[in-house]
Amino acid sequence: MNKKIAIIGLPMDLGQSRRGVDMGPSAIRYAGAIERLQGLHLEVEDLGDISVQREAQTTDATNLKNLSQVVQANSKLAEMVDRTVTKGVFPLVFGGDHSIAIGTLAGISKHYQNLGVIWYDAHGDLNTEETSPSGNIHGMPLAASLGMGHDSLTKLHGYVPKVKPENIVVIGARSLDPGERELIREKGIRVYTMHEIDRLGMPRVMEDAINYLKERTDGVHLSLDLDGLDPSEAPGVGTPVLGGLTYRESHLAMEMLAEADIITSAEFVEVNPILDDKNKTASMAVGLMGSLFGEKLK
Ligand code: Z70
Ligand code: MN
Ligand code: MN
Ligand code: MN
Repeated sequence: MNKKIAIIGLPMDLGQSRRGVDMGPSAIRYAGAIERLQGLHLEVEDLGDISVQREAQTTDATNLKNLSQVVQANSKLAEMVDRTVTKGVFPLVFGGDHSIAIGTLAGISKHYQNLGVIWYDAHGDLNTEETSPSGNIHGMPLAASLGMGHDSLTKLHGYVPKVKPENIVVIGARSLDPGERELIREKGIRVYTMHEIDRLGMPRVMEDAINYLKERTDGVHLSLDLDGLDPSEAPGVGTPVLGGLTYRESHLAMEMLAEADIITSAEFVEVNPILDDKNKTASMAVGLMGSLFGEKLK
């Protein structure tokens, strides 16, 4: 794994309807992210937070809340991430709601022939404005990255698509909308729902996922939505869904990724300190980062 890491915060909460997730980057820094990574002898540069146009605009004619602000912030993120990868530095992005994955992937993917994506999440985030039950863009980033949905999301940073369906692995899904299920079937996206995780166990699921991605990709982005974890352990998220991944399972997953040495970029999203219990969820994100960056191997 790359020894140089650049941290980029995107304090964006306009991709969904509960305020507070804009404080995610601060909460994650406060929980000691930088010190944790420096402790692993990694060279960490904090590039700070991207500014977000604040006024929430709910007058969009489409089923896409705050579309222009989400596009604007994501375009800036794509630029910064692109420059980071160009310099040979590992981009580590702190959200913000999950709509920011549109910008992260836009900045990264052009540097790879076959970028793999691990989507660690209770949700598929595979809606478009046609299938979305909420109009919340944080439920759409994976679809947008596949080239499906509104032009201003799919064409962000000037190219379509960012990822191919066969290079995606979703882990932890347990709340999928009808349109998302259809898209998963149609595109043949590999999804390990909680059902598979319970039946096979996390070690087997991660082994399969890693082997699958190793065969076909030349880089892998980890997009980790904290609501993939069970809300009893990670309560500080906007959309808690029961029956999630434990902290232990998630740690193991991160350790296996560190051992396999396949991750080339990452983001941690949906931490909402307002809904949290003493910054527990941000601390969990930092703990997982430690494992992802090889704590156990040192
Ligand atoms: C639902 C939607 C979602 C995150 C909730 C929820 C999507 N499928 N994504 N929390 N991170 O509104 O599209
Ligand atoms: Mn998500
Ligand atoms: Mn989610
Ligand atoms: Mn959520």
